[in-house]
Amino acid sequence: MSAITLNQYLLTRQANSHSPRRINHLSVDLTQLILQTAIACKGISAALHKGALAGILGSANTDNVQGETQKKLDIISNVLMVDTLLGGGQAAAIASEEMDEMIVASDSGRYLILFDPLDGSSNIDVNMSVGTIFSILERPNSNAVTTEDFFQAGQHQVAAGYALYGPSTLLVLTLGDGVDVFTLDRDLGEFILTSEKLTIPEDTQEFAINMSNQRHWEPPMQRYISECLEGKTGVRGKDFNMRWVASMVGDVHRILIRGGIFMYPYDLKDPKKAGKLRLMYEANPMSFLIEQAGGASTTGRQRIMDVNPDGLHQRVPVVLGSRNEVLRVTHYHLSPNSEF
Ligand code: P6P
Repeated sequence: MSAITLNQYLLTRQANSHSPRRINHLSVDLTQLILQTAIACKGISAALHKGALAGILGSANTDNVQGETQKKLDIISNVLMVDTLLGGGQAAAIASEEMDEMIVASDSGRYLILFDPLDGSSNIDVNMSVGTIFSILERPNSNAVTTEDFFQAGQHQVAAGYALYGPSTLLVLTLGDGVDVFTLDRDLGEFILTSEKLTIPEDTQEFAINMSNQRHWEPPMQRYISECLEGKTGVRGKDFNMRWVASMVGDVHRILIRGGIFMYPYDLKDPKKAGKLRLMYEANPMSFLIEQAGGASTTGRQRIMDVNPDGLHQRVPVVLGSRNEVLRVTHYHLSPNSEF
């Protein structure tokens, strides 16, 4: 397969999207916005690659809007994303996990972009995989941009993806017509198309959850995990394996490649938090990718991409992955006393 760069891929999609068979309109501005995002991710990858040699590991001794202690690389990654996107001109406004408020970027910009610049950053100091997650919405009107313009359900995303900084640096992208994977060729400095149209198996024997929170879960989640742990001795009739990367990008990527179910459920530890993960720049973009690959993604009670946002940093319970397992967990929440 000849090497197709991200740029060539997007330009080809852009040309085709004007054809009668157009799948999803890919504007010049959206193409450029995605390329700008990819440039920022290359910069983050380079910074991570240096690691301790650049003196950028460890805590920044500051807290973000979530009240979480920031790593130095959280701040560096956010600066790289913001500066690159401000320079591009395609974003009307920018929102980030690391910033309390959105930033107005360009009066002529057609898109709103939200991101978690470095997801899983607690893994950095132990050299484990981390990632950048991004979600792109259309600006709803030509009025001065407000925070409320971002409050669009996940089904309105026009593009979403993540960079995974692992043994390879990958860019995983959907434009609403499947999920494709690009691998960073450090020698060329280009993302090269390496996998197309990822498809998640409908069934799985692998679940991902932080088991230390078990005593805080609601009964339906207790039931589902207990059945997985009973394995072939219980009602499921098959054994399960468990994985937990503690970096959503790593867990989601594994599921996109080989199936599985990822859960960060509502827990009673802090009921007002409705779980840990954020709707706008974690759950929505990952749900878009998962659904585009044939999986499912719910809060346990409703489709995540149907949730109507009312805050940039609102949290939501997450159950995503292989369709039949997600449907089972959701059924347990909605019809607790019936069999699946
Ligand atoms: P815990 C990383 O901080 C994150 O937001 C996700 O990437 C990850 O799935 C989850 O939190 C890990 O949470 O409770 O295991 O540290």
